[in-house]
Amino acid sequence: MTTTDVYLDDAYIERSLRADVVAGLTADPKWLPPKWFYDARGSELFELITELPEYYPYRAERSILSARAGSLPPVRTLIELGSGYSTKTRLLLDALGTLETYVAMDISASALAAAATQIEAGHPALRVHNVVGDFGRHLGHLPDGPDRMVVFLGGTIGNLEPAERAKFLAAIREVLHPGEHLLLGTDLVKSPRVLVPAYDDARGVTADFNRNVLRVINGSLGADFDVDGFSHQALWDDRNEWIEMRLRARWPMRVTIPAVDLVFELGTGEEIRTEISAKFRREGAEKELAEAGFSLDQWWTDPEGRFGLSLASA
Ligand code: AVJ
Repeated sequence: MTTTDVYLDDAYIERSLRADVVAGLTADPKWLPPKWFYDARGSELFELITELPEYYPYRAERSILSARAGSLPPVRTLIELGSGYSTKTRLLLDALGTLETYVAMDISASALAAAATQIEAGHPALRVHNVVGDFGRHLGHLPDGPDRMVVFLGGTIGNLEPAERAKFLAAIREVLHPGEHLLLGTDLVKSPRVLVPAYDDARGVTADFNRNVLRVINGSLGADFDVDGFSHQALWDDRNEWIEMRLRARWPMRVTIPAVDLVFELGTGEEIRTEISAKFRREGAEKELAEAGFSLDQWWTDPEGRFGLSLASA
């Protein structure tokens, strides 16, 4: 049985896209938030990324989950933020014998609906509660329930700036009762020879994913971005220890975005930052969790030490 709560209707999505587009594309340097990659096509492209040989985080986290799922506390309510198609979550659903309700929050209604159909088929007794919402804004709407564990996988926490991360972790802590849990996936600092190809794959799937944000803006706001006029850039920022994705104009362009009355020019080589993906060390993850009021119960990595999974208590 699936129930669905919707906090993001089309009007809300369009309003926040407009606000982000105006803020980001009038700034210097220009930027766009990564959440706008994920329309139906972008969500599918991300699924393809997880299958790429270069994109190790997905498989590394998956291997930790399958090794450790049996060591998780007895949870009756599992809440996943940014669940997408919930492909990895199914490992948890199989292992958590005490589970009664799975709450999935994502901004992609299509991904949530597809995931629910699959999960129901495999777990007919499980209550699936979909929440179409933005985990950056709607945590307060998460349903209560007994023995909850919030899971935030994939290293998506790394897509937030440090200050946003602190606020976000504190907001999760706020939602939980003392003794409830957070399971947090963080990609780890490693050689740029491994990191950069993970965000700049040979087949160009990540490039296509990156450019998808321009298609989203063209489609929703009537913009005229020449999508093929942008090259994909992925670079390692050693000081901030994050990967940065950008879109670089191949030639001079004028872009018009009628819905927000915006016209601007881009010179050859001018860039728009579309994503940061911060990489962590154990001490940093533990410190950020502690500052948000969590204590770290377990720190698990894959055998090669590429990815970290933290189990923390509120
Ligand atoms: C959404 C955090 C899982 O930052 O690795 C994949 C998104 N961007 N390739 C990441 C992404 C480019 C991804 N996560």
